[in-house]
Parts: sequence; structure tokens; C-alpha cells
Amino acid sequence: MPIEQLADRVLLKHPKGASAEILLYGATVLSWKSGSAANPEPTERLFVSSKAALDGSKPVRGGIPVVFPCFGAPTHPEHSKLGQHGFARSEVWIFDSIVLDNEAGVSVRLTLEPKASITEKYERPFHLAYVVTLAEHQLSTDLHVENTALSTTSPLEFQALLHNYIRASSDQVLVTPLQGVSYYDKTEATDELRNCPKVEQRTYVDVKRFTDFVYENAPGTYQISSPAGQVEIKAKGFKDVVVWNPQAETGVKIADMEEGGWERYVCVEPGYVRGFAQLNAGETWIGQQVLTAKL
Ligand code: TA6
Repeated sequence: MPIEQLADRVLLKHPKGASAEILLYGATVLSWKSGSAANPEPTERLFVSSKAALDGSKPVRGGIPVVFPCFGAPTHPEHSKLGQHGFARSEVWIFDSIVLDNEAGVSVRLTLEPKASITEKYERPFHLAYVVTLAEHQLSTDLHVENTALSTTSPLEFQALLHNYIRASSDQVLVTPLQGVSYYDKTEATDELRNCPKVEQRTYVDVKRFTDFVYENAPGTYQISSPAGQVEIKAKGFKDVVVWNPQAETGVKIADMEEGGWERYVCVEPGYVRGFAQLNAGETWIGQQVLTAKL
């Protein structure tokens, strides 16, 4: 079956072998198995920690968590009651509809609207839709944010990010092109240093050491290469990108990180995280990414 809805997740199957799995909790893509033009055999392209909670007790450690309306610790007054990375990744979304089901691919739409577990900590009216599309060698995930306020209230201000855990050997993986892009190094010891912009000098960014870099106004297309394969990310609407790997230095402190898990992924996360996107009443913003298995 190309699209199968289970109690807590949706399974997508492409006619030529690729597959994806989406947990309704957090609309978290847990798995994307895909071949490439060069190597048709589907392989897992995402990392999920074996210690990840998949029961809705906490955000999934891995896959593609959806980050909204804030990235990192909240800084906006309207987000003061929210936790790290906002609420989208820790709420159960609704399987809304099948968007596509043919030889080209399969696509589903999930939605999230205000409900008690959200409105008790976030008062803004909103509507989120998340469209996940599986093609032969691609997975796309599009986040639609609508300001459903009726009157001319102040704009809806938010941040959004797709927190991709790309499976790769972290001592060999390289991310490009980021040379010349301004970034903020969150591994620095003080707020002053963390808020001091640097410029990426490297042609190829590695994560051999603890890396938590927020690149601002980044190119939008990224190649993630390691001996295990190559994944390309093409993002639209997400002006920034985060590259993160905790390595053992901080990975050992992450309770739901499997032993040595940091050795098996790199996070390359298209986002709108420097500043806040603004939506007037009735407007919709779309952040899109297309992941392509290149090798
Ligand atoms: O996207 C990178 C980051 O902000 C890191 O600072 C690290 O905190 C990571 O997200 C994971 O955050 P989480 O809340 O899932 O533990």
C-alpha cells in the first residue's frame, strides 16, 4: 500500500522501493529509506537514536523534528511559556489528507491547530500544515504557517526550522557550500562570544569537534557527503541553516542519545531562526526543503 495510516503514524511507500515513516507526534519523520540514481537499493538516510522516545513522552531524538514557533530557548515575549524549540515537535498532529498517490510519488498533509495543550502556553491563533512527499530518490517536507487571526492584530512573529538528523559518519562527513557565510558559534563559552558573528572560512565544513553553528542568510542548497553516501538539501523560505553535532563532549549528556550516537549523524537544519518571520492576519508563510539521495 502506497499510503498506510496506523494509529500513531503514517507509512509511505514508493512504487520503486523508497519509503518514509511519519510519527503523528510532532509530525516527526522517523525514517526515509531511499536509493539513488547510482545505487538504486534503498538505504536509511536518517538517524534516530535507539533511546528515542516514540510514545509521545518527549520529542523524538532524531529523524526530522519540526521546530515552531521558536528555535532554541524562547526569546520572544509571546513564547515565554514554551520549551526549547517550541511546541510543534511535541504535539500530536492530525493526518489531514492524501495529496498525491501515483507513479511519481506519494504525499500526505498533516495539520496542527490550537488545542488546550497549546493554548495554555501559547495564545496566538495559527494553523500549521506539513506536507510530506516521497519520490523515487527524494523526500520533501513543506511547513505552511498561517496567521488565522481575523482582525488587524499585530503580526504573528515566529521562528521555524526542520531539524534533520542526516545519517553519516560524523568524523568524515562534509557539508558544503558554506564558505563566506556569516555564522554564530553556540559552542562559545559566553553569550557575548556566542552573539559575535564569524565568517566561515572553510570550503568543506566538518563536525569532527563539537559543532553548533547558526549560519545566517545561507545559500539554501547543501551537499552532505560521507563514505555512506550523499544527501542534498534544497531549502526555500528558510534563510538560515544550523549545523550541529554534539560529539562526545556534549553527546554523553543527552539522556536519549544512544551510546556513540553522535558518531552516526550530522544535523543540517534549514530554518528561519535569526530574527522572527512576520505574518499579518490571513497571510501564510511556507518553508520548504527537498532532500535528494545523490549517492
Ligand atoms: O539545532 C541545534 C540545537 O539547537 C542544539 O543547540 C541542541 O540543543 C540541539 O538543537 C538539540 O536540541 P534538543 O532540544 O532536541 O535536545
